[in-house]
Amino acid sequence: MEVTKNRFKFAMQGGDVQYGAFLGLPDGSAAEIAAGTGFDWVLIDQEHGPFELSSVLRHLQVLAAYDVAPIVRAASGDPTLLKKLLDVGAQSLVIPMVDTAAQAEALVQAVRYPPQGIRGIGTSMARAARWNQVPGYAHSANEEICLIVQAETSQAMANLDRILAVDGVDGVFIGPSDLSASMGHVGNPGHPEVISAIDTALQQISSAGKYAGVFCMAPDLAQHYIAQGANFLAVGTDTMVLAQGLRELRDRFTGGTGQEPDEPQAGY
Ligand code: 3PY
Ligand code: MG
Repeated sequence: MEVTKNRFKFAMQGGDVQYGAFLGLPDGSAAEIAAGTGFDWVLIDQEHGPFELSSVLRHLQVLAAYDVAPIVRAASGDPTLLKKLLDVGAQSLVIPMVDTAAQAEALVQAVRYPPQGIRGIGTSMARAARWNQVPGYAHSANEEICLIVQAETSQAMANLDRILAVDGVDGVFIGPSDLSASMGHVGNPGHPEVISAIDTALQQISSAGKYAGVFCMAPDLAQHYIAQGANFLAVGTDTMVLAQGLRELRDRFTGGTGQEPDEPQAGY
C-alpha cells in the first residue's frame, strides 16, 4: 500500500479550474449525496459546520469511495487539531483567518513531519498511514499535503505578499464574507471595494505561482475572478442548496409565504 495521492493538489497542477462546494451537514448520507454530484472537490467545513473529529473522519471515509477530492477546513490553525485532522486522513487543509506570514510559517510547520516541521508521529493510530500499513508514510506524507491559508481580513490583504513568500503555503483562499466584514461592509461581499480588493489579491496569488481560490456563488462574478487568476472556486454550500431547494418546492405548491430570507449573497 502506498501513501494516498493528493488528487486536489495534483488536479490543481494540471491547470484546470477546480469547482467545489462546502459541506456543512455532518450526516454521512449528505456527504455521499454531495460526493456523487460531479464537483471536483468538496470541503468539510469544520470552522462553521457542526463537525467533531469523528464526523470529519466519517465524511472522509464516505468521500473516499467517490471520484471527488476531499478538503477539510479546520476550525482553527491549532497544531494539535491539525495533527488530528491529518491523522484521520485530511491531506488538503484550508485554515481560516491567517493574517500574517508568521502565522503561515507556524502552519507549515504544523502540517509537516520533521525535519521540515513539527507534526507528531503516531502512524499506528493514523488512518492517513492506514495504521502503519503504508510503508515509509512518515517519509512521504509531507509531499502530499496541500496547505491553503485563508486571507479574509484587511490585515491579511496588507500582508499578502509576505504570506505568499512563505515556502510550504500551497495556496490562498479568499473569504469574501469575512473580508467584507473586515472592510466595513458586513453582509455585502459584492461591494465594489471588496471585489476590487479580491481582484488585487487573486492577481498577487497567481503571480506568486500559488493556487488562488475564492468563494463565489454568482456565475458571472466567478468568471471575472477566474480572469483575475482564481483557479479553484467554491460555488455554494449543501446547506444553502437544501434550504433553497425546499423553499422552491414549497413555493411551487403554495405560491410562497411572502417572508423570504435575505437575498442570496455572492459570499458565504
Ligand atoms: C468567507 O467568505 O469568509 C469564507 O470563509 C468562506 O468563503
Ligand atoms: Mg471566512
